[in-house]
Amino acid sequence: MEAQLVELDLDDWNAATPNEAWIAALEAGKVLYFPRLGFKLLPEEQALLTPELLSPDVRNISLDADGRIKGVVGDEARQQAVAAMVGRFRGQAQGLIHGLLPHYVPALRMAPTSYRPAQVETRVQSWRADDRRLHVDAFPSRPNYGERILRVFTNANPQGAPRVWRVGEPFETVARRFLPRARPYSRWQAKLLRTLRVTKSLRSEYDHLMLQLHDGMKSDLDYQEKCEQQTVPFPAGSVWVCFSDQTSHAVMSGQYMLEQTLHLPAARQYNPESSPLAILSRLTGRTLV
Ligand code: AKG
Repeated sequence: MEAQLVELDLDDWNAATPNEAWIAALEAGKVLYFPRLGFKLLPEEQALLTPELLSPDVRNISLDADGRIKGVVGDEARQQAVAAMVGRFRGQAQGLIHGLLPHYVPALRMAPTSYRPAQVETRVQSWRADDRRLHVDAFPSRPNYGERILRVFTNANPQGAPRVWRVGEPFETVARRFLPRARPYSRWQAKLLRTLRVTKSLRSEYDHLMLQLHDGMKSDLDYQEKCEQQTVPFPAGSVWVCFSDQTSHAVMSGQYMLEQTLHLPAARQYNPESSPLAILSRLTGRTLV
Protein backbone atom coordinates (compact mmCIF):
# COMPACT_ATOMS: atom_id res chain seq x y z
CA MET A 1 0.00 0.00 0.00
CA GLU A 2 1.21 3.50 -0.82
CA ALA A 3 2.11 5.38 2.38
CA GLN A 4 -0.79 7.48 3.59
CA LEU A 5 1.37 9.60 5.88
CA VAL A 6 3.79 12.40 5.02
CA GLU A 7 6.20 13.36 7.80
CA LEU A 8 7.26 17.00 8.22
CA ASP A 9 10.08 18.19 10.43
CA LEU A 10 8.53 21.47 11.64
CA ASP A 11 9.00 22.40 15.31
CA ASP A 12 7.40 25.86 15.40
CA TRP A 13 3.66 26.44 14.92
CA ASN A 14 4.30 29.81 13.28
CA ALA A 15 7.15 28.85 10.98
CA ALA A 16 5.26 26.74 8.40
CA THR A 17 5.65 27.72 4.75
CA PRO A 18 3.73 26.42 1.72
CA ASN A 19 5.26 23.50 -0.14
CA GLU A 20 3.78 22.13 -3.34
CA ALA A 21 4.43 18.46 -2.57
CA TRP A 22 2.89 18.61 0.94
CA ILE A 23 -0.15 20.51 -0.32
CA ALA A 24 -0.69 17.97 -3.11
CA ALA A 25 -0.36 15.13 -0.58
CA LEU A 26 -2.87 16.74 1.81
CA GLU A 27 -5.33 17.38 -1.01
CA ALA A 28 -4.87 13.77 -2.16
CA GLY A 29 -6.19 12.69 1.26
CA LYS A 30 -2.90 11.92 3.00
CA VAL A 31 -2.16 12.78 6.60
CA LEU A 32 0.52 15.41 7.26
CA TYR A 33 2.33 14.29 10.40
CA PHE A 34 4.46 16.63 12.55
CA PRO A 35 6.33 14.52 15.14
CA ARG A 36 8.18 17.54 16.62
CA LEU A 37 5.26 19.96 16.87
CA GLY A 38 3.64 19.37 20.25
CA PHE A 39 1.07 21.46 22.05
CA LYS A 40 3.02 22.43 25.16
CA LEU A 41 0.89 22.71 28.26
CA LEU A 42 1.55 25.48 30.78
CA PRO A 43 2.28 24.18 34.31
CA GLU A 44 -1.15 25.29 35.56
CA GLU A 45 -2.85 23.46 32.66
CA GLN A 46 -1.60 20.03 33.76
CA ALA A 47 -4.53 19.86 36.21
CA LEU A 48 -6.94 20.14 33.25
CA LEU A 49 -5.90 16.74 31.94
CA THR A 50 -8.70 14.77 33.55
CA PRO A 51 -11.91 13.27 32.18
CA GLU A 52 -13.67 14.59 35.27
CA LEU A 53 -13.95 17.92 33.46
CA LEU A 54 -16.51 16.45 31.06
CA SER A 55 -20.21 17.12 31.62
CA PRO A 56 -22.03 13.77 31.78
CA ASP A 57 -24.12 14.56 28.68
CA VAL A 58 -21.25 15.29 26.23
CA ARG A 59 -18.45 13.46 24.44
CA ASN A 60 -16.20 16.47 23.95
CA ILE A 61 -15.50 19.88 25.36
CA SER A 62 -15.79 22.63 22.78
CA LEU A 63 -14.86 26.28 22.45
CA ASP A 64 -17.13 28.20 20.08
CA ALA A 65 -16.23 31.15 17.84
CA ASP A 66 -17.25 33.65 20.53
CA GLY A 67 -14.92 32.07 23.08
CA ARG A 68 -17.66 30.28 25.03
CA ILE A 69 -16.63 26.92 26.48
CA LYS A 70 -19.17 24.08 26.55
CA GLY A 71 -19.18 20.66 28.17
CA VAL A 72 -17.11 21.50 31.27
CA VAL A 73 -18.34 20.84 34.80
CA GLY A 74 -17.07 23.09 37.56
CA ASP A 75 -16.84 26.67 38.70
CA GLU A 76 -16.17 29.80 36.69
CA ALA A 77 -12.41 29.69 37.31
CA ARG A 78 -12.22 26.19 35.91
CA GLN A 79 -14.36 27.12 32.90
CA GLN A 80 -12.04 30.02 32.15
CA ALA A 81 -8.90 27.94 32.55
CA VAL A 82 -10.17 25.32 30.07
CA ALA A 83 -11.29 28.04 27.63
CA ALA A 84 -7.83 29.61 27.79
CA MET A 85 -6.05 26.30 27.13
CA VAL A 86 -8.30 25.33 24.22
CA GLY A 87 -8.07 28.90 22.87
CA ARG A 88 -4.28 28.71 22.93
CA PHE A 89 -4.42 25.52 20.89
CA ARG A 90 -6.83 27.20 18.44
CA GLY A 91 -4.36 30.05 17.89
CA GLN A 92 -1.50 27.64 17.23
CA ALA A 93 -3.55 25.45 14.88
CA GLN A 94 -4.61 28.53 12.92
CA GLY A 95 -1.01 29.74 12.69
CA LEU A 96 0.04 26.37 11.30
CA ILE A 97 -2.71 26.27 8.65
CA HIS A 98 -2.15 29.89 7.65
CA GLY A 99 1.56 29.29 7.12
CA LEU A 100 1.13 25.97 5.35
CA LEU A 101 -1.87 26.82 3.17
CA PRO A 102 -1.95 30.61 2.63
CA HIS A 103 -4.19 30.31 -0.44
CA TYR A 104 -6.99 28.88 1.76
CA VAL A 105 -6.92 31.68 4.32
CA PRO A 106 -9.52 34.13 2.92
CA ALA A 107 -11.99 31.27 2.36
CA LEU A 108 -11.61 29.38 5.65
CA ARG A 109 -14.48 29.17 8.11
CA MET A 110 -13.60 28.16 11.65
CA ALA A 111 -15.60 25.51 13.47
CA PRO A 112 -15.51 25.18 17.27
CA THR A 113 -12.28 23.80 18.76
CA SER A 114 -12.64 20.54 20.64
CA TYR A 115 -10.85 18.97 23.59
CA ARG A 116 -11.39 15.23 24.12
CA PRO A 117 -10.24 14.08 27.57
CA ALA A 118 -12.12 10.75 27.47
CA GLN A 119 -10.38 7.45 26.92
CA VAL A 120 -11.17 6.06 23.46
CA GLU A 121 -10.99 2.35 24.38
CA THR A 122 -13.76 2.42 26.97
CA ARG A 123 -16.35 4.46 25.03
CA VAL A 124 -19.65 2.70 24.40
CA GLN A 125 -21.35 3.73 21.16
CA SER A 126 -23.65 2.62 18.38
CA TRP A 127 -21.82 1.29 15.29
CA ARG A 128 -22.72 4.45 13.40
CA ALA A 129 -21.18 6.76 16.01
CA ASP A 130 -18.22 4.50 16.65
CA ASP A 131 -15.07 6.21 15.35
CA ARG A 132 -13.07 3.05 16.07
CA ARG A 133 -14.38 1.87 12.70
CA LEU A 134 -12.75 3.23 9.54
CA HIS A 135 -14.82 6.03 8.02
CA VAL A 136 -14.77 9.33 6.19
CA ASP A 137 -16.48 12.15 8.08
CA ALA A 138 -20.05 12.98 7.08
CA PHE A 139 -22.70 14.45 9.34
CA PRO A 140 -26.36 13.38 9.24
CA SER A 141 -27.88 16.64 10.49
CA ARG A 142 -25.58 19.21 8.87
CA PRO A 143 -25.42 19.00 5.07
CA ASN A 144 -22.28 20.75 3.78
CA TYR A 145 -22.68 20.66 -0.02
CA GLY A 146 -19.10 19.59 -0.61
CA GLU A 147 -17.46 22.02 1.78
CA ARG A 148 -14.22 20.51 3.05
CA ILE A 149 -13.48 19.39 6.61
CA LEU A 150 -9.84 20.20 7.39
CA ARG A 151 -8.67 19.11 10.83
CA VAL A 152 -5.63 19.73 13.02
CA PHE A 153 -5.12 17.17 15.81
CA THR A 154 -2.68 17.02 18.70
CA ASN A 155 -2.06 14.31 21.26
CA ALA A 156 -1.58 15.94 24.69
CA ASN A 157 -1.37 12.75 26.74
CA PRO A 158 0.71 13.43 29.91
CA GLN A 159 1.68 9.77 30.44
CA GLY A 160 3.07 9.49 26.93
CA ALA A 161 0.31 7.19 25.59
CA PRO A 162 0.03 7.38 21.79
CA ARG A 163 -3.23 8.13 20.01
CA VAL A 164 -3.51 5.12 17.75
CA TRP A 165 -5.25 5.57 14.41
CA ARG A 166 -5.85 3.30 11.47
CA VAL A 167 -5.64 5.03 8.10
CA GLY A 168 -7.35 3.27 5.21
CA GLU A 169 -7.28 3.33 1.44
CA PRO A 170 -7.57 6.44 -0.77
CA PHE A 171 -10.97 8.12 -1.13
CA GLU A 172 -11.52 7.13 -4.75
CA THR A 173 -10.89 3.45 -3.92
CA VAL A 174 -13.40 3.69 -1.04
CA ALA A 175 -15.93 5.44 -3.30
CA ARG A 176 -15.56 2.87 -6.10
CA ARG A 177 -16.22 0.10 -3.60
CA PHE A 178 -19.20 1.61 -1.76
CA LEU A 179 -20.99 3.74 -4.40
CA PRO A 180 -22.50 0.71 -6.16
CA ARG A 181 -24.09 -0.28 -2.82
CA ALA A 182 -25.39 3.21 -2.02
CA ARG A 183 -29.13 3.75 -1.80
CA PRO A 184 -30.29 6.18 -4.49
CA TYR A 185 -30.88 9.81 -3.50
CA SER A 186 -34.48 10.83 -3.02
CA ARG A 187 -35.32 14.53 -3.13
CA TRP A 188 -38.70 14.09 -1.44
CA GLN A 189 -37.04 12.19 1.40
CA ALA A 190 -34.48 15.00 1.73
CA LYS A 191 -37.37 17.48 1.90
CA LEU A 192 -39.12 15.40 4.54
CA LEU A 193 -35.94 15.25 6.68
CA ARG A 194 -35.73 19.03 6.40
CA THR A 195 -39.40 19.51 7.34
CA LEU A 196 -38.98 17.22 10.34
CA ARG A 197 -35.81 19.19 11.25
CA VAL A 198 -33.68 16.05 11.17
CA THR A 199 -31.39 18.08 8.91
CA LYS A 200 -30.59 21.78 9.34
CA SER A 201 -30.88 22.39 5.57
CA LEU A 202 -31.86 20.29 2.55
CA ARG A 203 -29.62 17.20 2.28
CA SER A 204 -27.98 17.34 -1.17
CA GLU A 205 -27.14 14.24 -3.22
CA TYR A 206 -23.50 14.84 -2.28
CA ASP A 207 -24.36 14.74 1.44
CA HIS A 208 -26.49 11.66 0.91
CA LEU A 209 -23.67 9.81 -0.87
CA MET A 210 -21.08 10.82 1.74
CA LEU A 211 -23.36 9.41 4.47
CA GLN A 212 -23.80 6.25 2.44
CA LEU A 213 -20.01 5.87 2.24
CA HIS A 214 -19.67 6.58 5.98
CA ASP A 215 -22.35 4.05 6.92
CA GLY A 216 -21.29 1.53 4.26
CA MET A 217 -17.74 1.48 5.62
CA LYS A 218 -18.69 1.36 9.30
CA SER A 219 -21.33 -1.34 8.89
CA ASP A 220 -19.07 -3.72 6.93
CA LEU A 221 -16.97 -5.61 9.48
CA ASP A 222 -15.26 -7.67 6.81
CA TYR A 223 -14.13 -4.47 5.10
CA GLN A 224 -13.00 -3.02 8.43
CA GLU A 225 -10.73 -5.97 8.97
CA LYS A 226 -9.48 -6.73 5.48
CA CYS A 227 -9.19 -3.46 3.55
CA GLU A 228 -5.73 -2.02 3.01
CA GLN A 229 -4.80 -0.01 6.04
CA GLN A 230 -1.97 1.23 8.18
CA THR A 231 -1.90 1.47 11.98
CA VAL A 232 -0.36 4.74 13.08
CA PRO A 233 0.46 5.50 16.73
CA PHE A 234 0.65 9.30 16.97
CA PRO A 235 2.97 9.91 19.93
CA ALA A 236 2.18 12.29 22.76
CA GLY A 237 3.50 15.69 21.73
CA SER A 238 2.80 15.30 18.03
CA VAL A 239 0.42 16.95 15.57
CA TRP A 240 -1.31 15.67 12.44
CA VAL A 241 -3.50 17.31 9.81
CA CYS A 242 -5.89 15.83 7.27
CA PHE A 243 -9.09 16.38 5.34
CA SER A 244 -11.24 14.05 7.43
CA ASP A 245 -14.03 13.96 4.81
CA GLN A 246 -11.49 12.31 2.48
CA THR A 247 -9.00 10.37 4.61
CA SER A 248 -10.35 7.01 5.70
CA HIS A 249 -9.55 6.96 9.43
CA ALA A 250 -10.40 5.28 12.75
CA VAL A 251 -9.19 5.93 16.29
CA MET A 252 -8.33 2.80 18.29
CA SER A 253 -6.93 4.12 21.55
CA GLY A 254 -5.69 7.17 23.37
CA GLN A 255 -6.79 9.93 25.71
CA TYR A 256 -6.42 13.73 25.75
CA MET A 257 -6.59 15.06 22.23
CA LEU A 258 -7.30 18.58 20.99
CA GLU A 259 -8.70 19.20 17.55
CA GLN A 260 -9.43 22.22 15.38
CA THR A 261 -11.77 21.94 12.39
CA LEU A 262 -11.67 24.47 9.55
CA HIS A 263 -14.13 24.45 6.65
CA LEU A 264 -13.15 25.32 3.10
CA PRO A 265 -15.22 25.50 -0.10
CA ALA A 266 -13.90 22.76 -2.43
CA ALA A 267 -13.53 25.37 -5.19
CA ARG A 268 -10.90 27.18 -3.08
CA GLN A 269 -8.50 24.22 -2.93
CA TYR A 270 -5.20 24.38 -4.80
CA ASN A 271 -6.61 21.53 -6.89
CA PRO A 272 -10.41 21.36 -6.63
CA GLU A 273 -10.42 18.22 -8.83
CA SER A 274 -9.02 16.19 -5.94
CA SER A 275 -12.01 16.94 -3.65
CA PRO A 276 -14.59 14.29 -2.70
CA LEU A 277 -17.20 16.42 -4.49
CA ALA A 278 -15.22 16.32 -7.75
CA ILE A 279 -14.46 12.60 -7.39
CA LEU A 280 -18.07 11.62 -6.62
CA SER A 281 -19.36 13.86 -9.44
CA ARG A 282 -16.94 12.20 -11.86
CA LEU A 283 -17.80 8.66 -10.70
CA THR A 284 -21.58 9.20 -10.83
CA GLY A 285 -21.57 11.47 -13.90
CA ARG A 286 -23.97 13.80 -12.08
CA THR A 287 -24.02 17.27 -10.55
CA LEU A 288 -24.41 16.47 -6.86
CA VAL A 289 -25.00 19.89 -5.29
C1 AKG B 1 -13.45 11.76 14.06
O1 AKG B 1 -13.61 12.79 14.75
O2 AKG B 1 -13.96 11.61 12.93
C2 AKG B 1 -12.63 10.69 14.57
O3 AKG B 1 -12.51 9.68 13.95
C3 AKG B 1 -11.99 10.86 15.91
C4 AKG B 1 -10.53 10.84 15.85
C5 AKG B 1 -9.90 10.84 17.22
O4 AKG B 1 -10.64 10.95 18.20
O5 AKG B 1 -8.69 10.72 17.30
